[in-house]
Amino acid sequence: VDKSIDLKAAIDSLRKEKNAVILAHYYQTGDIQDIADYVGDSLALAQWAAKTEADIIVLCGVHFMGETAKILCPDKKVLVPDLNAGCSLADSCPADKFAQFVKEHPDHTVISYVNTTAAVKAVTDIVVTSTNAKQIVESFPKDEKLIFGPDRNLGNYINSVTNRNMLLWDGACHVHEQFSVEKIVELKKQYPDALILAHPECKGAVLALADFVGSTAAILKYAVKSDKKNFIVSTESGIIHEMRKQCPEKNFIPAPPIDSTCGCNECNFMRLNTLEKLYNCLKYEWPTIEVDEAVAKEAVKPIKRMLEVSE
Ligand code: CIZ
Repeated sequence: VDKSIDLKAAIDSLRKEKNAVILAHYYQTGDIQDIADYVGDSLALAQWAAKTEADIIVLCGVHFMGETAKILCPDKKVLVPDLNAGCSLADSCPADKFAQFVKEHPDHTVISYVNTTAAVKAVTDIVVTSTNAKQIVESFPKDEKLIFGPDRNLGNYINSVTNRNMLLWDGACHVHEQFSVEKIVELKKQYPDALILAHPECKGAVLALADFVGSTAAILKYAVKSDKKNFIVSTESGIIHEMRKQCPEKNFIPAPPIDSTCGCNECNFMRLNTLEKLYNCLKYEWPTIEVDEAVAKEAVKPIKRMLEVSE
């Protein structure tokens, strides 16, 4: 990119010229969140994608989020700034192995977290996000046999709050697994009045320390409403950008990872997207997200089922 280009202005004029909408996840960098038309969690991104009248959707997030948008809008062009923006959690659940697992439990209803590939969604009965997982699991009768994949921490958490015994896939997110119980306890000594806000993808020991457990959207809402000043935030640190915007008077402290040299409370996949790549993808309308038609035909059903019950 020509260094003299004002990227923000150029992105803005390309978006208008091409009737494109820019959707960004809370885990994107602040500059991308600031330029997006909408910022949200993956439930909100899917809801916006489903109803947009734009011709092009630029999904600033990771690959599975782009896939969800493409599956919902097969006739639109869906772009992601960097096609290498994958997801460790989606990778922890290869579609062929998951399909085999499902086949081995034919009497089970299959619930998949949104952080999965289209091929995993294609063998799923209903998709959930961390915002609606509890509500959707509770909508099934207590004695219904359920499979939940791929996040074991979220699955364990939902089992505990709904008093279920869902069969869990053994996957995890590399960012949420890394938060250090010991370092959070140390931080709490420094800020004794701080509330600990944790995402349910964190390990059980971190969730046990938390004052509130919820999705990014729920954590944000909780912090906005709270009359407290200090918060230790145990999820990908991108969410803190929106928290500080909405509550400039409050103090949000990112929870520390086990290895403080690795910067691993930032998702390295999410951070592959940059303003420069966003500009390029709008300009060249590339890279596009494509989903195999037969896979999309199956995967759309559990996604739409989720959207119907989440309205
Ligand atoms: O659902 C999402 O968008 C993810 C991956 C986390 C969250 O809680 O927002």
